[in-house]
Amino acid sequence: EPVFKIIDTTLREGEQFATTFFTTEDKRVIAQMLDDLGVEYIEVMNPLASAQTAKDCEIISSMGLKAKIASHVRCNMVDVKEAINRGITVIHMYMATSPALKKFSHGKNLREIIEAAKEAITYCKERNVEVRFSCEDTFRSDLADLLEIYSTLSEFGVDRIGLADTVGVASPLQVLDTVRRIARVVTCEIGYHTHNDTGCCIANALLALQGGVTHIDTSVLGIGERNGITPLGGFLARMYTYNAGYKSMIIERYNLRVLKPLEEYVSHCAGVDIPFNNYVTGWSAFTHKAGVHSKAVLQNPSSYEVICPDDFGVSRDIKLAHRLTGWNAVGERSTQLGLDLSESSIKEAAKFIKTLADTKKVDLEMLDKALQNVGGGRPVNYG
Ligand code: HCA
Ligand code: CU
Repeated sequence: EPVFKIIDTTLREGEQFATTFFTTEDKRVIAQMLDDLGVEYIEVMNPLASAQTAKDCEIISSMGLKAKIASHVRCNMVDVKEAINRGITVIHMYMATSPALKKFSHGKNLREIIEAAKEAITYCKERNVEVRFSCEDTFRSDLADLLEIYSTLSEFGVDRIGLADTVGVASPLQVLDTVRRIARVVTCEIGYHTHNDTGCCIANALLALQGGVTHIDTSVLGIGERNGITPLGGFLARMYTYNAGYKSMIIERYNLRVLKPLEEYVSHCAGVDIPFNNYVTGWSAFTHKAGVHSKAVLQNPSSYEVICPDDFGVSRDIKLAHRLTGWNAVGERSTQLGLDLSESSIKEAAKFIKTLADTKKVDLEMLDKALQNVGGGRPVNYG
């Protein structure tokens, strides 16, 4: 399997989400939880963003975490020096290379971009600082330019290059193709960062890995500019289910039970709810309803679940009281209630609840009453 490392950028890209506000304590808690979960890198903001941001960079980098702390800065000496002075030992630099962005930011040509990167790389390497250079808006940049920048910097000694789909525009096969072409001309590590404007962020992260990428950027709940980037939980779900090799690697390498409390914490700081259909942790992610599904899941959960909820510390829910229910599911409920009912009584209760549910929304209490009724023969008023 291609090995990969996770660079979680909740504390950088995630702070760029519309309604995020992190106090110093929030950043400390999130960094600690990310470290407990086991991500390999935690990306923090440019210390030049604000005075408190600079202090927070120092605080996070001196927490003694297992994860490497990387600071995300523009590709210039002022930014790079400031981050290193704050105790940062991994520099993630970026510079726009697409015609669409170049002219609104630095206005440099290809040669000047490469020179600026080389100067910063030299400064980092002289100080034993790991350094990555990323072409902002990679997928709207000229391929010839990309190949030249990346191959030159790889040869020059950059530790990692980054491909950034800043606007979330690339299609999956385009990502695979571009990554492959770039991987052929470099010997360094390759990172991939993608926004989710067109809903391809997780698929594209997978294809980037298949093409030769080694590091994937994520954020908790996918928070970031606009509608965000590859979500940590969704990416873990994707890789966990990709094949048996990845599954055992992920279970071994990451403490998956930290995901849910981490998401809950971040959702609070970002001022958003966890979506009902969120990967793994959404409230309906392991909720089964139709009789056919419920019966099968009761016998063998993997019939309709590709992820074992217990691995992530979340639980399964089988909805029993509705008109799609079946007598197997109803029988399971009678067992939960400790009732000792015959098959025909269970079938009678199931039939009753299905008929009732054709006229209105029913709940578990009504099903329980029906089961008790067929068992004990007591008349019950169902309203
Ligand atoms: C941004 C920059 C960035 C950088 C990604 C990277 C992007 O637009 O704020 O450094 O690889 O999406 O291009 O997040
Ligand atoms: Cu981004």
